[in-house]
Formats: sequence, structure tokens, C-alpha cells
Amino acid sequence: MDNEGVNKMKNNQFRKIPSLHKVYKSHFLIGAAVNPLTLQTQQELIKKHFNSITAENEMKFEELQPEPGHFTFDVGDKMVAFAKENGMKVRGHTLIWHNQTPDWMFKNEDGSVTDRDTLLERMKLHITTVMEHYKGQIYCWDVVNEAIADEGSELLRHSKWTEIIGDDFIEKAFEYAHEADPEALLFYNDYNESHPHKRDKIYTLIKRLVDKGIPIHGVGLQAHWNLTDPSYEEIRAAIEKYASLGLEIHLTEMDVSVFNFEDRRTDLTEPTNEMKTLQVERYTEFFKILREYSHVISSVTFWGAADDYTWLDGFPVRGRKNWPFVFDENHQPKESFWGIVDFE
Ligand code: HAH
Repeated sequence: MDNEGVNKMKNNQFRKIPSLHKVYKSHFLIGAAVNPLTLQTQQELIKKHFNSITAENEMKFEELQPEPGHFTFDVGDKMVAFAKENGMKVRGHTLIWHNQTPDWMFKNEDGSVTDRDTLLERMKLHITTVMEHYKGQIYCWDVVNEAIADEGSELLRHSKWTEIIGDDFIEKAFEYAHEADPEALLFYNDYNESHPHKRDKIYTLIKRLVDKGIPIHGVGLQAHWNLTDPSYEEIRAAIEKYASLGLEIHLTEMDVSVFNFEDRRTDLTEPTNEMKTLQVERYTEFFKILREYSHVISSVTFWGAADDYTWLDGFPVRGRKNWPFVFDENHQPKESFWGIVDFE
């Protein structure tokens, strides 16, 4: 770091810490993924800086309907109550996904693979029950998560959903969701959303839905980014391409890993100085871009809040810690925080 950087850092230590969501009041909502642990351990931080929450896991299929017809809303309800007490919005995550969905969903009682009509009926029951339960309390839902194939020319990822229902499982999910809560904003959500190949496939999928008149209102860019990837140009191009569909854009799961995806090193107990400097630079530029596009971006959610807890601890490299947020392990603002709140 140069002298200027060091001086800036020293001075920031003495500044009054503004509320992140208040700083972004005229741009977009600022969200955090939460879980029952962080709602305790990070409660003060979350209340001060965020005006939207998403359940990290607690509203996924396996959590809400672990057994056929047996719905467990208690934990999700507590999160919604927390949001209400604190004047926050709630993003619903997620109704239909190939992960964290129980096996019984795809099986008959005798263990054989179920048929299309039965699976559609179960899908409808799940979506309807969940969305009616949270009607008026959850303003938007990730209806389908991660349905696009990462590699190759196939549009959709092969899954139980495509295998049993077929490619139209996505349309059906959106139709059921719209019927269940016509007021809710319905999102398609995916990762690697700024990589040109996947971006174009996500665009193609959503364009088909829009052209067919399927009720879809937004695209969720997960934004699991890192210090080198994706490039700023790729991010701009992705935002512009999705925006051309005329839909709302949310960043739904933002974090900035200090490791590249292929990096397997496990020796660090804290980020290197180079990582720290790069992370400040990346966060600063990311939010500059996001502000530029705030006419199409209405919400930016981090997939966590502070570095003491992140799903990236242990993913994709087991036992390895990560530091992907703008607040440190003690919930103090990092230089990245100052980088995103300092603008004209
Ligand atoms: C996300 N997958 C999921 O949407 C979210 O529900 C989960 O809690 C964490 C991450 C992201 C993902 C990825 O970045 C790479 C490979 C597979 C999945």
C-alpha cells in the first residue's frame, strides 16, 4: 500500500460509521443472508446496516417441507418477524432448486421414480402452501434457482426436474407462483451470471419465458465474485443484457472471495496485504458500477454480513477460511466498507 492508502486507513478509524443501507437509500435495498446463529451473533450489525434479509437456508424446500405434506415454518416465521420488527424487507429463497430438495419429492411410495403429473402436483402444493403462508410478508421470491447448465451447449442443467417433468418445469413453477401470490415479484436466480457463455444461456431462458407471457419479474445475479473474476466489463455487459429484457435486477448473494475459484491454498490465517488491497479496489469499483445501473437494480444482497461467518468457510476448499465481506470478524468496517460508502 502507498502512503496515501495508509493515511486514508488511519483516518477512517476515527470516522463515524454511517449505516450502509441509509447511504444507499436512493439507489437500492441493501440485504444480508441470515441464519438463526447470525441473527443472534450479528444482530446489531444487521439492524444498523441492512434493510432487507434473505434466509440463507431456512426457506429452502428441505427445510420447509422435510416430509410429504409436513410443513415447518417456525424458523422462517421468526426471521420474518425479525424483519418486520426492524422495518426490513424479506426476499424469499428459494422455491424450486435441484439441491436441498428431499428425495421423497421424486419418488413413489415403493421407491420408484414418480411421474410428471404427480411431481407437478407436488410442486404446485409446495409453492402454493409456502407463498400463501408468507403472503404480504415476502415481497419477492427466487422461484427457480440455478437451472442453467454451466458448460456445453445444453441450455438446462440435467436434474430430477428436467428428467421427470421436462424443460417446462420452469414455466410451471412461475405460473403456480403467480397464482399463489399475484402481488409477489418472481425471480429467476443463478450464479456465474456474468460469464459470457452462461450469461447468454440465462438470457435465452428468460427471453423465452418473457416472450411466452410467463409471469416473471426479475433476474437474480448471485454475484459470487472474487478478486479477479468476473471482469468489470463482463459485469457491465451482463447487467445491460439482462436489463434489455425489461425486468428488474437484484444482486442476490454477493460476496467477494479472496481466492480465485481454482486456488486451493490452505495456509492463510488472514488475507494477505495484496488480497486486502485488491478487495478494496474490487468492492469500490463494483459499487460504482452498481450505482451507475441503479435505475435497473433495486436490491443488492450480500450472502452473509461479516467475515466471522460465511458459507465460503470450507467451500470449495474444505477447512479453509474466507473473508469476503465489507465488515470484519469483529463486525468493524473494513477498508472495502469505506470504499463503497465514499462517493459523491
Ligand atoms: C448458492 N449457490 C445458492 O443459491 C445458495 O442457496 C447457497 O446457500 C449458497 C450458494 C452457489 C454455487 C456456486 O457459487 C458454485 C457452485 C454451486 C453453487
